[in-house]
Amino acid sequence: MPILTRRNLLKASAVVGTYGIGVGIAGKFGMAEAAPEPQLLKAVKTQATLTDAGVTKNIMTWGDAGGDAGMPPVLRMTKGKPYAARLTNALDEPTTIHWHGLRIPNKMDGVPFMTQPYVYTGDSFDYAFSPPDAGTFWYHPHCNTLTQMGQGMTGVIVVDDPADPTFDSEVVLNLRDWRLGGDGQFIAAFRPRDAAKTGTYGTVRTANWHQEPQYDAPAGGLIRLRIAVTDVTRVFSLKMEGAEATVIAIDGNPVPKRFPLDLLLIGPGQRLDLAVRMPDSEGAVATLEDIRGTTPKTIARLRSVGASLKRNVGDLAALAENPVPKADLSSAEKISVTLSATAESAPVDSICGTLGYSFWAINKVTWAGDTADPTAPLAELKLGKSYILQLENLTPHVHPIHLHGMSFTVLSSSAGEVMPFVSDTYLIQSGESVELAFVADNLGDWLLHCHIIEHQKTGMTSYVRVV
Ligand SMILES: [Cu+2]
Repeated sequence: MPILTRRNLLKASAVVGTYGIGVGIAGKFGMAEAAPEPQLLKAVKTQATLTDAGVTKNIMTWGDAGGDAGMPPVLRMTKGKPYAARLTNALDEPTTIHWHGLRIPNKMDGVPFMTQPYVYTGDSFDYAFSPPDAGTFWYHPHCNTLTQMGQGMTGVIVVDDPADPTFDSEVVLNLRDWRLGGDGQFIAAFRPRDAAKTGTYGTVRTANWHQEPQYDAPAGGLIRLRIAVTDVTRVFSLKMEGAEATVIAIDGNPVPKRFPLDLLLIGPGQRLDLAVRMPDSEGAVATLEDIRGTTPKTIARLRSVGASLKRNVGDLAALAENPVPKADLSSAEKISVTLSATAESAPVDSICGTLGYSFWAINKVTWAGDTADPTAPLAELKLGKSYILQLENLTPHVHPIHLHGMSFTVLSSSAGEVMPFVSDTYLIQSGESVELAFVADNLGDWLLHCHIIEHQKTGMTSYVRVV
């Protein structure tokens, strides 16, 4: 494949954007303070040791200046404070960065064509924004995603709130699989028959790029366990063995009422913050497990060290609510969004890749692929007005549906009583109908898509326009 630089691309095709270079945007979500020095995120192809079979080649990740790049760094930001990153592209294909769950200006959202130009090989793009919400988020490219994310480009973002309660320790877990053969090298990223069903599962599971890693934590202490499912396919059913684990936030936002972790389903793109009360005795091990499927799988272990701190999860102060606006339900307009399978067809090929198939549709429209001339928006929304997405899943599979740029509150579900949690990604079950309310308070075109990447890339993508 030829290297896609802006120069040879302009020669070869008519894909010419009219975008400016990314700079800070003034306005509601804009920067009140000067931007800090950008964090350098250099997109690179490298290698890593993920299995006993030896080094895996063709790993994609972000590193800084030189040295061996490993797992994408956990990016730390502070609620309401300016953050800046400079993406430099050393891959041999275009890329971008999307900041999943961050309610930031449209030009910073990282979707090629829709919000910014491709970042070609050798080029860079400056992202700058102030994250309005604290919590656990994540970042990934929005170009050729099955390849770029599948081969490593999924990283965790922690947005700190200085007012957060104090924990004795924090552990961040980036959960993802890899499609590797017995020789430790990448195999075909997907099988069409699986893309038309659940999506194609990886063959090697990791947490922080390690299989079943173990972390030390203070005995009897309270640990903030930040979990991000950054896999392209896998839905987890999480359980903690050997320690008390309390759910304190879902998808970055504090839950209205804390509850014990018990087989909570969490899909690609979603995050979970747990308060884990470590066992009192030194050496005792708590195990995070995925019990979805036939046999429970260990994800990671936490081992108690030192004398017990004898902490009590009940003593933990509440997390501050994020400033997500509340929808006005009396005036909210309803938008029907139906997820379905579609007749097989082929989407338009583009720089950001096609899988060569269409299997899925939103409101009976199959996403045509990333093109300069996309399909019409699902709905045109008025800035500041409230809306309710009436999402209905007519397929036999679950779909983690992600809305860019705005967070919604879960109002009701046909599957039973729901907690009114605030989120950016709803894992909708087969046959379920759910109502998601939000305020259209962020201008621009915002993607709405399934985060099982094979579903996204084979039709289950649309967008709303806020004007
Ligand atoms: Cu899906």
